[in-house]
Amino acid sequence: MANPPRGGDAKPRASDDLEAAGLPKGATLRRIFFVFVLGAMQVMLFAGAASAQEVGFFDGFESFDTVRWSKGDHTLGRSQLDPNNVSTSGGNLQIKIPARTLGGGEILTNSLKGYGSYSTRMKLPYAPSSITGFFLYKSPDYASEIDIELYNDSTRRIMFTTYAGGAQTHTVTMQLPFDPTTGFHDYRFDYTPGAMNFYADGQLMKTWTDGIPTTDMHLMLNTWFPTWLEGRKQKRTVYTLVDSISYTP
Ligand SMILES: [Ca+2]
Repeated sequence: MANPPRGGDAKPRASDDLEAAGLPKGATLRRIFFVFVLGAMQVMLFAGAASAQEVGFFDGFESFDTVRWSKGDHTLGRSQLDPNNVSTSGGNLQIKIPARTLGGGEILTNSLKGYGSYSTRMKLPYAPSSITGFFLYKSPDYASEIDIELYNDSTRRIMFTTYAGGAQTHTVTMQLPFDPTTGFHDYRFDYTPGAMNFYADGQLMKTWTDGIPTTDMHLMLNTWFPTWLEGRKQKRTVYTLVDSISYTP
């Protein structure tokens, strides 16, 4: 669906400072120092292992965190995803569809994310023939992808889709119990080795237990005009408003 740049690795994590006080002298000192070094090595080994673990986050978009996120800059469907259409204001990430254009925008995590729960709280623009996606993706297309996609209109349509091993393994279009363009709502998917679960406002909407990708991917959110919808320009500039995105490993 998209072609994000390759991301960076997880940040190394510093181990706690170690401090020794009131050491005795002579052989006892040497023995204690040896034990201290062993302990320090164990702490360092533990810290080394911990840095390879997944690290969760909550981003309320008080500002745009360039360590965590990049802005997409490429063509997708009918849209030019322009970094200039992505900003933060009033505690929201804003993705702009400029008036009389089929423009859009995209963010993606710099690092790859694995199993866990992914959630966003957002309000969609009213811009029929465009969609907003909240998804995991890693190139090449069809290899690994988990999508929530919403129509940016009042038809309440939401799509859940998975790709794995070079094929689309599931896709379904369902109906939300609310209009996503008139207020903020929560959208979430839980990615585990044995199951995919998709939620809207905490209500489970879909479960799949096969056809699930197995790789770490970029977490992404975008607003754009796909070729399979008619590409209708809006008279007014509209925005996708993203209050928050979180990841819990
Ligand atoms: Ca916020």
